[in-house]
Amino acid sequence: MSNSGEENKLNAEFAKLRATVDRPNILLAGCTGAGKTSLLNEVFKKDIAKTGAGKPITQKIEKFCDDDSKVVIFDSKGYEIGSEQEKNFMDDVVGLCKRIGTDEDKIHVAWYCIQAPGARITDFDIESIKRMCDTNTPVAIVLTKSDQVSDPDAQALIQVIVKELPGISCFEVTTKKDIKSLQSNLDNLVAWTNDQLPESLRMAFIAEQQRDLERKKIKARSVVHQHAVGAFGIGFSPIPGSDAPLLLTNQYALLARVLYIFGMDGEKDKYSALIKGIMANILPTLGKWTVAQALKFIPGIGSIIGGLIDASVATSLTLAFGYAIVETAYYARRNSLDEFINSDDAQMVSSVIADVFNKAFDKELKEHM
Ligand SMILES: Nc1nc2c(ncn2[C@@H]2O[C@H](COP(=O)(O)OP(=O)(O)OP(=O)(O)O)[C@@H](O)[C@H]2O)c(=O)[nH]1
Ligand SMILES: [Mg+2]
Repeated sequence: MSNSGEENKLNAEFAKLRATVDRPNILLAGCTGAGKTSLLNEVFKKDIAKTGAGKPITQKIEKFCDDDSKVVIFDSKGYEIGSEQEKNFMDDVVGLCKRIGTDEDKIHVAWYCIQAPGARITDFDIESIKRMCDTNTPVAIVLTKSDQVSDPDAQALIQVIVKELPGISCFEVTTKKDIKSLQSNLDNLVAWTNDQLPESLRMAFIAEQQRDLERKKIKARSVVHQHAVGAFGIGFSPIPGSDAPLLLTNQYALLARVLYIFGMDGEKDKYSALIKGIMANILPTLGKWTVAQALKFIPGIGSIIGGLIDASVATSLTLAFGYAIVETAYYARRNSLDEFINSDDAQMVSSVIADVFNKAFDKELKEHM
């Protein structure tokens, strides 16, 4: 599919975002086969750390910082328990945690993986974790493969951990989809991680995690609010294709931010590319419709001379437009519309998406005008 002018504008906004949004550095630690890579794929839902694609940072640590990725992963190469390599591992991992200040390799949060089967935490693990915590790096223990142990065994292990490392956060998880209680601990790990990050890194983290859709929605709505009050310093521009002087805060920048948070900015994922294209291309036609709708809600707007729109009207309009985009992206993520994709019926998806937007916009206008 060749890109339309609208898609090019949107892609330019994505490029700006990638260049300006700061990404969190997440360290994965744990022995060979502990389930580090599987954990990453479960939280971020894609092969974020494929073997061999990383850049070696130290002997034991590889950095994965694909341009497409919104988090930077430091994956410690597994060591064999009880081996000589353990010492190198500890020096490398603790050394990395010690980096401070504005160093781009500063670790913002660490997930220390221990396999639940075996039900033990070694002295080596305890010492490593203590030394990592001493550097003021937030560390969570992730008990992987918890589906493979009985609940009493898992509880016994957690008791030992809490005794050895008082106050540490500990998450029993699995990659097995059918074990809901353990899967929900992955959501708790996401919540914990978000809380540890400075505000400036949360947008990228929330955008990259694929577990908590509600969190994406809340973040996206707050971004819309920031746009509407001009916090991003982005000027007003006319709605494309509209024939009345209604102005919105730069709608492509707004659309880009919302789609970014919902992970629909990438090229590689076919579904995101489709939704992104549809939303970019319906903006001009939406413009006309928007004007028609808005006229119903704003008394006397027809007589406003171009450019002289009242600031509070522009704010309300941007809010309504932005929140409607959030609803639409949320809908598209929640219902993956697979049946349409498989039939390659982009026209059909397009009309479903337009319909969701129209209804949401109508509702939001009533609320904000
Ligand atoms: N049953 C079960 N198996 C798991 C789970 N998580 C990972 N595994 C399996 O454990 C094995 C090792 O997982 P990886 O994610 O490759 O482990 P790793 O820590 O990245 O290993 P290295 O890269 O060698 O350090 C794989 O065969 C996974 O399928 C889980 O939650 N439950
Ligand atoms: Mg691995």
